[in-house]
Amino acid sequence: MKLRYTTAGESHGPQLTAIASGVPAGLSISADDLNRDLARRQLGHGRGGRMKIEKDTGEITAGVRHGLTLGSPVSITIKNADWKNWRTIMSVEKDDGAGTRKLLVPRPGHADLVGVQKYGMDDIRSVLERASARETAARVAVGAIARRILGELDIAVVSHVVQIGKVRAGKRRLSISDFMAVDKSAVRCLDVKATKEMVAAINAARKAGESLGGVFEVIAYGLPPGLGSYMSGPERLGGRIAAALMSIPAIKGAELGDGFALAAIPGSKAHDEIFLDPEKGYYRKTNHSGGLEGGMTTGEPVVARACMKPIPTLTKPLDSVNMKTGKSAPALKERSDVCAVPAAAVVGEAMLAIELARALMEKFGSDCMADLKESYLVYLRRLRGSWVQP
Ligand code: EPS
Repeated sequence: MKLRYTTAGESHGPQLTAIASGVPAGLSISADDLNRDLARRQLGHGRGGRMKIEKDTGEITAGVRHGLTLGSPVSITIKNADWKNWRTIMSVEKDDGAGTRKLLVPRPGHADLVGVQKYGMDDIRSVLERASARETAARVAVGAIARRILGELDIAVVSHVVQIGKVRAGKRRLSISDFMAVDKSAVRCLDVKATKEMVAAINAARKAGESLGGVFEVIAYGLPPGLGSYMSGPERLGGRIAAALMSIPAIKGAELGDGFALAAIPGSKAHDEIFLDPEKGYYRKTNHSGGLEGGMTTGEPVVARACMKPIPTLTKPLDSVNMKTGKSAPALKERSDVCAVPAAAVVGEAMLAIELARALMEKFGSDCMADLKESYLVYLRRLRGSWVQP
């Protein structure tokens, strides 16, 4: 069965809910596994007041018994601590008209205007509550399950911020051990000098009533060759990973490996030459491809980057139109983050982990974790036994 998930919940409603189906039976999982990632998603200089209110913790309410998945849908709830302040505005009960002020001036760049048009609403609140990136907490919880599946096969997914506003981190070749302390950086960046400059840029943006976007990179280490397929477009793993990253709110671009830079490079410099080591098998000394060739993993780390636009909620709002009067007016102001790129990077890890776990289960089975592992080992043994053709 394919790993699938759905989430429910409004930003200021009582809770977020995630249901993941197709999780193999016999996977060891605990609330701690979810909470580690949920806490990491709350990190990052530039978050707003909301992150001081919330301390996201996931409760597993179905699909797990005595620490092991049952193969049935796994259900997770994450309470919104802020709900207590929004009981009237976000009440499920019929509105008697008292105490609920309608939001009428859409923010350029947010789902506000088109959401109201598409769904026939008369209050932007009804749109923004679900369009809010608060929903990504639920995805991170699902990502933590996917991370556990990958972890059983020693596959790790990490991330770092490589750009905030105009500040870029220096480029260097990274290995998994570089990521041990990434969460200690105020912006989850591996470059100390750039971290300081990014923090300063966020502070300046806050002061100016501005917001800032940036770029994050997600990397998966320890993958076998052959996840995904070239057999048909939808199976190509590159497209699936890009789509998964682009489904994160505010993401406007995604690239794999050297991505857009490859357009300017001649073919002789754009590809990763192939070598054979009798012990470890085929390998590359470079990774321009981002670990993907023909829509399949090559066995090198999968590397993907995503660009997040600046958050559209501004304390010095842009021009918009009041939907009741038709007159121009400054866009609505909501409490907001100045920069959420470090958090988006953690969401990116979840999206990559989910896509890789899916591809892994397509190849090695999805009912039972022990069978999946066994089939994985058989595959590795086959590859190892035939580096060169008989
Ligand atoms: C968000 C607005 C802010 C963010 C929120 C996303 O929330 P609030 O309006 O309550 O201040 O903090 O992000 C989260 C709550 C979260 O958990 O990431 C928005 O409008 O998208």
